Amino acid sequence: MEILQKFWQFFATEILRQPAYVIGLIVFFGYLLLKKKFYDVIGGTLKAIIGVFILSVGTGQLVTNFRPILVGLKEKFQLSAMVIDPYFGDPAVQAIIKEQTENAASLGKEIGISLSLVIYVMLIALIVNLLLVKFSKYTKIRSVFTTGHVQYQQSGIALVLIFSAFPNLAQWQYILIMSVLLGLYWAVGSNLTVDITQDLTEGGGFCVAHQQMFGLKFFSILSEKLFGKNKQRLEDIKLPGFLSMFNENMVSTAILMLLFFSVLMGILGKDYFIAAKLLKESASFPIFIFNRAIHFAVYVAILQLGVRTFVSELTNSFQGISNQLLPGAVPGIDCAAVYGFGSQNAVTIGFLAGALGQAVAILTLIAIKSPVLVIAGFVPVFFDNATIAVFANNKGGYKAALVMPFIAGLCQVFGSGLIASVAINGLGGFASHGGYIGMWDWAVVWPIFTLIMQNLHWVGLGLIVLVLIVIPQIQYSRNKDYYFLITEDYDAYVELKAKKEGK
Ligand code: ASC
Repeated sequence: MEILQKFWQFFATEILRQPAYVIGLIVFFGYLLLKKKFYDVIGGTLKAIIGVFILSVGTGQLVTNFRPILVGLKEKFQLSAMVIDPYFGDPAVQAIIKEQTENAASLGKEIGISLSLVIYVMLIALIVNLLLVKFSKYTKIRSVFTTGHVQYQQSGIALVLIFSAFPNLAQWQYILIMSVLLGLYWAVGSNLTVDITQDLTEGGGFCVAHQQMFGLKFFSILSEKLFGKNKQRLEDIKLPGFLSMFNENMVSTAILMLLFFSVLMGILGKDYFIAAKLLKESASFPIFIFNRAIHFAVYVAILQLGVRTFVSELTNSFQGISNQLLPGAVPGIDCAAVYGFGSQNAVTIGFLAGALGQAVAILTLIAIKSPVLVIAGFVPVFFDNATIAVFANNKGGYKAALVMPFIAGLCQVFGSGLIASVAINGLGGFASHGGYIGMWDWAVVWPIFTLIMQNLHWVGLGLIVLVLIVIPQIQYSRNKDYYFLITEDYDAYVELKAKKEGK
């Protein structure tokens, strides 16, 4: 038993939390099941692992280079504010659990939660997800969530949110509730993105498994409803004259980021960057700003190269798994995978429109003297809103690509501010611990879940589980003919759809 536990601990921390290895394993088994030659199996597996690592170089560099600029505002103006970003949510989770544990101990009691629960939950929830796909005939779930690092972040946040509604349970009860709730959320959420991603990527054979899955579906529907008719997508617009340089994605990203970051970095001032040891005193500040801004485009290009490197290996090899083990299933992967599809400019536009939405929301909080102040974190403002814009542009054109991330930015700030201000078991919530995850689903969907559980307890939990189970059934009942065909045979789906629409 102990050996098994040790093995699992190793597997969970070294493999499951590393998307590159999870995807590598999938490709490896997928190609084995397809009975590929051993050198193709090894080659494909390595290529996929390298591709995901290239992607994470791009995302990692974006996060490390641009997060300090946003967070700098908090330090510069000595705001006691909460940063909305997964990398600030994580330490807050740890601080909350520590505070709760110490408080219980001082009363001679124990609490049922600890951070170590998270790795068990990841395993059991993965099994729940796989079972839901295995029985897709009944559950209508077509996707497996593979993005381990966000599953880890989400497990921690969910643990605290569930604890806030049920503070007195035993450890096994938390494991059970979390496994069911997260397993369902991962399966149902990623499944919601299947059709829109297949549409965007023209049968790419994957879907999004990240932190804004309900958001992507919601904004896709809204984009289509509001702007779908006669839409003009960003890639359809050919700008005339000197503006034509904005047609080139790298150039437009560099110019827009230069404008955006010059203002922010100008406000922070050279001294801030010197104090933060990001700049030498003798160095030129304007060149430093120019360098940073230009590198935004560099990292986005790296990220896209990573996507191109692994996506085709993953989707080809997944045929082996879906043919033999999980019929009709697709892998759910990091949201940045869609930045290689659709309009490249949507990524930049989404970021800027989302940043504007967040700024408006933050200024509103200041104006109404909200007890909780929020600072924009880089991960939600970029990855959530860029992804939302890519999908919005596909369904509703450039207008949707501007409006939807703006609305999403408002939601991220207001939703996070609201849930973070809620006290946890009589002690401070996320706001008083300085960070919350801030991603769209966790600023909108999970706060709703939490408030329902806090008020209706077990009945509330039952209701949420029921709603999650019903969502894929509703999706299925709305288009029975296409529902499984869209993942099993995309070309046949396109043909059937055209025929039905009389084209
Ligand atoms: C997250 C997170 C990241 C990024 C990355 C985007 O939520 O924790 O590191 O988004 O997954 O590609």
